[in-house]
Amino acid sequence: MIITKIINRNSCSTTVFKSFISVCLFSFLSFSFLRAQERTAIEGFKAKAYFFNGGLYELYRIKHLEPYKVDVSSTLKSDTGKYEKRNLFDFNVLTAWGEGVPGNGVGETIRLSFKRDRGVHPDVMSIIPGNLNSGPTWYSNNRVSKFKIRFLAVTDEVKTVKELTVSIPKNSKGLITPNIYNINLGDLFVQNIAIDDFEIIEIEILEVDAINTKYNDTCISEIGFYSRFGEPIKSLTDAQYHKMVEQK
Ligand SMILES: [Ca+2]
Repeated sequence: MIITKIINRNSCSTTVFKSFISVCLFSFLSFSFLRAQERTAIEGFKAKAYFFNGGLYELYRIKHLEPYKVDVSSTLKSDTGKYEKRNLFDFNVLTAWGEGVPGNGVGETIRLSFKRDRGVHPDVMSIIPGNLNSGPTWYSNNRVSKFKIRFLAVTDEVKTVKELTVSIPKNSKGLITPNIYNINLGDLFVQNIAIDDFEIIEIEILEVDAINTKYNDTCISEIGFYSRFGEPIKSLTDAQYHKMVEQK
C-alpha cells in the first residue's frame, strides 16, 4: 500500500491505527442535528483498521477515496510552482502545498469535492501537517496544530451538514513532530448523517505550531480520505480487542 511506503520512507511511527465505529442502523437525521465535535488525531497509519460492528471488532482493509476536484483558498508563490495544491494528493511526502496569504495561514481552507452518487463514506482521514521535504523544511515552516473538518452539502446553497475540530498531538516541547496522523471519521456517519448527505469536505486551518520557524508559511504535505472495503479479515470479541490494544 502507498501509505505503508510513506511510513517506511520517512521512518514515521508505525503505531497501530486504533479506530472503531459503532455500527447501527443509519438514522437519516435532518441538518438540525448538526453539532461540532472535538477530537485528537492519532500518530501513524496502517493499511488495515478495526471497526466495531455492534458486537465484534472487525479488521478491514482501507481504500483511498479520490476527490474529483480540489480548491484551495490561496497558494504560496514560487517560481517553480512547488507549493501547488496538487502536492496535497500526489502520494509523495516530499512535496507540499503552502498557503499564500500574509500572516500564518489561520483561516485558509482546502475543499475536496466528491461525486455524491458514488456513496462517499470516509472512515479515516490522514494528514501530514507540515512540509516533510526534509527535516529543515519541516521545522522552518509552520505546522498545522488544529483544524476543522466540515462536511458540506450543495443544494440551492452550501450547507454544513457536520463539522468537527481536530487537534494534532504535540510533543513535550510543544512541537508537532514529522509524522502521518489519522482521524477516525466513521462514527460520524452512523450517528448523525447519511452517506449521501454531503459532497464536499472542507478543511480549515485553525491554529499553527510556529515555534522557531524561519518562514511564516503553513504547509501540508499530504491529505487523504479512506474507507474500509472487502470482507473482514478477522474478528475479535470486545475482550480480545481491548486486550490487544492494552498490549501494544
Ligand atoms: Ca505531497
